[in-house]
Parts: sequence; structure tokens; C-alpha cells
Amino acid sequence: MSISPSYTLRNKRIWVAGHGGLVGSALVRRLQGEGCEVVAAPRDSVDLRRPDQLERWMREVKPQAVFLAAARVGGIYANDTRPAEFIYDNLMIQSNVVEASRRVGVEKLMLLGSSCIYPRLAPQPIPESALLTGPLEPTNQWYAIAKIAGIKLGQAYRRQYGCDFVSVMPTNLYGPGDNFDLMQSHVVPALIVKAHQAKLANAPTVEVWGTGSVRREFLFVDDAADGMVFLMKNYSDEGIVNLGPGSDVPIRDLVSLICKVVGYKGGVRYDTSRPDGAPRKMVDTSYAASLGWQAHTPLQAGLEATYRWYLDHVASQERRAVA
Ligand code: GFB
Repeated sequence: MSISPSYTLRNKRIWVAGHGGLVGSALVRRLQGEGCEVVAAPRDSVDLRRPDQLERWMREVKPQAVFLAAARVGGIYANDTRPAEFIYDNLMIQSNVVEASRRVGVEKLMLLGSSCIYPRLAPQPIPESALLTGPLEPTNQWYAIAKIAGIKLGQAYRRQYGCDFVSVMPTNLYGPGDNFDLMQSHVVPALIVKAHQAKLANAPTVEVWGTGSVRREFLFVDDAADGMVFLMKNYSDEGIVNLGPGSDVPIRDLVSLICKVVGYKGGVRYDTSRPDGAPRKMVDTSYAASLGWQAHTPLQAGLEATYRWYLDHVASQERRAVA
């Protein structure tokens, strides 16, 4: 089985790979209460796609545990239009971090995947056992294949070398620190920007991609980081573990909620020439719950925190740049 209450983070040197990203920065926040030293690889001198640079840095710094939150990520448009980057960068980052972790003797490594690894038409909610049981959603197959390879890498190193490598599969994430660039972002930050700009411009409508009828499950990133730290300390097995809040919404309801949080009172225009992506991808979180973890941030509260972060960190800088 799976529960191994013995792994402590206290007094350990922990590398959060991807410390500046959405998940990595939430992990850094969450780890502050764990009595550990958090280290970060400098972006300008350590390219995780380069095994030589990575291993040199890891031998110098000697991390004892690693959260692999570094990845090439993006929303439906970025995934669909930059397939080479999404498959190559993720395959390289994962292979290099897994192999270097084995070579320098990392005690524990957590790989992060995504709910898009599951078949497009998987049963809902999606159990971990649905992995590799059917065809993938075409818009993100490149990213999904790379993330599935990451899971298999971790499992293979566990079997052959006895490495304590585990994999978690969070559902769609959002929160402070997200990417608000419309051509790269996921739906939550994109709609926050669009609703905010429509409010400022008094625009009659806000544009939403797709039909609005597909459903998504959104996990607040600080909940996700909490689940990851919980599993790092308490889970040790080759099975993957889903992380999610346990409920999903149609995109059209998400749009209404974001407009309410932002204070935009106009209408909505659906651009159906844009893809919908998977019809639904809500993960079954009963395994994580049986291990003792669950999410606690309601969607509206998470969206309010994300909008506040956007106003303080993105919109305010754009205003300064214009002034
Ligand atoms: O968040 P999102 O880009 O990713 O899109 P996926 C979710 C849904 O929101 C899709 C719709 O049906 C989009 O068409 N949507 C509506 C929008 N308006 C917008 C908009 O302005 N921007 C964006 N981005 N979407 C990603 C995968 O899929 O999910 C990744 O491509 C990863 O590989 C990630 O797995 C978690 O949920 O469709």
C-alpha cells in the first residue's frame, strides 16, 4: 500500500523545480511552514532541458527532495499551436530531472502531471485506473503524451532502482501567479483579463472561446500545493494520485462567476470557431481522500484571490507602463 508516514521534510533541502511558476510559487509558499530549506535553480545558468547543466547544479546543491513543477504549460490554444515545444520540453525536463535525481541520490521526487493524461472520453469522475485506456484529446495530446511518459519514468525508476519517485495528477489549476497572457493562458486567467478589460472599456460583450457547454474542474493552486506536500510526506507507491476539488462547472457558469467577481455587467459572445477541447474531465479524488487529503477553497473565493493578485501584480504594472 501507499501510506508511508515516515518521510519528513523538516531540516531537509528541498528543490522546487519551476519555483517561479503557478504551482512552484504555491509550493514555495506552502513549504514555509515545514522547517525545511527551499532551493531554486537559477534560470539563466541551469536549463533543465540540458542534462549537463542540471547534473552539475544538483551535485553542487545536493537537494534531498524534489518537487518537479517545472514544465512547458499553457491553455488550449498554446497546446494546439506549439506541439513541438509541449512534447520536447516536457520530455527533456522530466527525463533529465528523474535521471539526475537518481544519480545524485535524491531521497524523494514528486512528478506533476495533469488530468489531460486521461482518455478524452474517460468515465466521469475519472479514476486513476483510466490511464491508457483510450484515445487522448487531440488539442493537448502532445503535452499528455509527455506527461504520461513522466509517470512511466517514475514508475520504472521505482521498480528498477528502488527510487522513491511518486506522481500526482492535479486537475485544471488556477490562482495567484498564473499566466495572464491571452495566447498562452488557461481559461480562468484569460477570462479575468477579458472581463476586467471589458469593464474598463464599458464594452457591450466579452468574448469567450468555444460553446461554453463543456465542463471543467478547477483546483485552487494553494490547495494543490497543500495536497502535494501532504503526499510527499505520506505517500510512497507507484500508483498515480488525482488531486481535485471534487466538483466541476460548465464554462458558461465559470464565465458568470468571473464576471461577478470582476464586476463586469455586460453580455457574453461565444466564438465557436475556437475549440472546446475535452467535453469533461473531472477527476475521481476518492483515492486522495482515503489517504487523508481534500481541497477546501470554494471556487468563488479562489477566483476572488486570483483577481486580487491580477490587480496587484499584472494590471497595476500595465497601468504604470502606459503612464
Ligand atoms: O483552460 P483551457 O485553455 O484548457 O480551456 P483545457 C478550457 C475551456 O475554456 C476550453 C474555453 O473549452 C476553452 O475553449 N475557453 C473559453 C477559453 N474562453 C477561453 C479563453 O479566452 N482562453 C482559454 N484558454 N480558454 C488544457 C490543456 O486544456 O488544460 C493542457 O490544453 C492542460 O494540456 C490544461 O491539461 C490543464 O482544459 O481545454
